[in-house]
Amino acid sequence: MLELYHGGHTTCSRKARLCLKEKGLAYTSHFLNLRGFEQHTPAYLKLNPNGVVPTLVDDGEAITDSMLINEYLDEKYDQHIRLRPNNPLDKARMRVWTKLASDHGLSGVVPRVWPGFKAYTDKFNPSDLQQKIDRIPLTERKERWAKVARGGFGQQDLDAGHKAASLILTRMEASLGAGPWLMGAQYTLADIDLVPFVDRFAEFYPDLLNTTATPKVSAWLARMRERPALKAVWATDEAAAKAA
Ligand SMILES: N[C@@H](CCC(=O)N[C@@H](CS)C(=O)NCC(=O)O)C(=O)O
Repeated sequence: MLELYHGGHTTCSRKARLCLKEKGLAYTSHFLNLRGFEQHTPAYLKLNPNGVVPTLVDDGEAITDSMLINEYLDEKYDQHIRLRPNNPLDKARMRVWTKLASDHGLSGVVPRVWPGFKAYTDKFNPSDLQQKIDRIPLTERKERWAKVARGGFGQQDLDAGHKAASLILTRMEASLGAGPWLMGAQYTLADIDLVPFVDRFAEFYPDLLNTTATPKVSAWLARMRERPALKAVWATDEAAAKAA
């Protein structure tokens, strides 16, 4: 039995949810309210010691990190659609893309999204908030939540986000050939892992992602947005399943 712990529309959650949907795999959905710090409860930290989403649980075994979850899913459930090339060289090339998404995708999104979380940290009284922050396992995340709470995001962060998005989009534009996908004719995890980020970049960085500056990425994104699996995943954050 497959279970996914996720944060709905967060980019990393969409990565795993899209892979599951493309492969036609049913799963039990566990929605975590990240702004309520549900990702740092002792029970969840047993599954994911980093205190982030997503986490896949397959027959009781937890697998963390969206890039690794997607590789695992495609390797174990080699049915319906195969999302990795067969030969080692192409597989390595695909992984260069999934690593690019993993290494730089969030950097392009965080400075645009996280400052808005201050509205949620402000709802806690200072000592409750400090307790929530104290139990965050990763130093980098602990510091990031503290920065949110003190309203510390600024122009420097926005500039860094712009640079990260530019790095990804420039590489994609230079490499997309006749397509239709990043690996050519085969739709792969490269497309799945990058689209949650690129989709947000279209909104955040219209100067970088448009039909003049990046025509190939724009056409790729339009093709991605036509996929039924993407439409289905983007249409819901699955939070209602929790409320029901
Ligand atoms: N490399 C990890 C990153 C996971 C990650 O940062 N997830 C974010 C959502 S996209 C999260 O859990 N944020 C909540 C937090 O940092 O407290 C992955 O791809 O799974």
